[in-house]
Amino acid sequence: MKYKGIIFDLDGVLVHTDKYHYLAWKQTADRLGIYFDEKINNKLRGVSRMASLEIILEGSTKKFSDGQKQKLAEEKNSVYRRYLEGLTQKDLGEGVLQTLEKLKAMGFKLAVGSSSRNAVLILKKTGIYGFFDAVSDGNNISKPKPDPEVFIKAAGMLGLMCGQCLVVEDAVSGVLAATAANMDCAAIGDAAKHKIATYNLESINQLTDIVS
Ligand code: B16
Ligand code: MG
Repeated sequence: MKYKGIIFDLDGVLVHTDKYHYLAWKQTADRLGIYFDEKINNKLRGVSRMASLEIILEGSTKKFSDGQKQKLAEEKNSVYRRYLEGLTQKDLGEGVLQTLEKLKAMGFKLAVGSSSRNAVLILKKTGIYGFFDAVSDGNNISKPKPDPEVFIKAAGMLGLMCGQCLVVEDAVSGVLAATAANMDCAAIGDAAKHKIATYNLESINQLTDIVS
């Protein structure tokens, strides 16, 4: 088989948490009197928490100190985590559970490569933590996507070379990160529209065909 490992982005690929990111950032933006809508929220896909805040603060004429920014990011995260507490298996993308089961049965090593610092909580709440041999996330990286660090570390955790892994991503920054890591990438959702990945999927169910 062409690949030995498959590295999944989390938000937007396995689980749809965009709406919770949106609601939590919206609360912060509204309080600061900054315009924020779903279109701006789309730009935050795959972007780290602090970089997301910087994008939102572009809508303000005020200057914020590093300490204030830190507080705003923490405030957003505690609202976001309250939403995450309510996550269940129903929040998984369509076909995700079946695809993970099939890939596991086919003998692939599976990892998560996410910018999120809440990845483990999300995986546990949705009941898919046990499928993964490794989790590389916002807690073990120093450079966010499009830097390849998160995926290079995920491959290392699996004990594989980068070229043996396929990345599955929904964000342009994530496809660029996979390419920079010298990994093939299957794009889904927003990223698939840009036609910059090795494969462009309409549904995660197509993944088993690509890798077999
Ligand atoms: P957190 P991914 C990313 O996850 C999200 O797409 C992005 O919207 C979010 O800002 C980022 O995680 C950080 O998340 O605030 O939970 O640490 O798509 O890389 O799985
Ligand atoms: Mg994503």
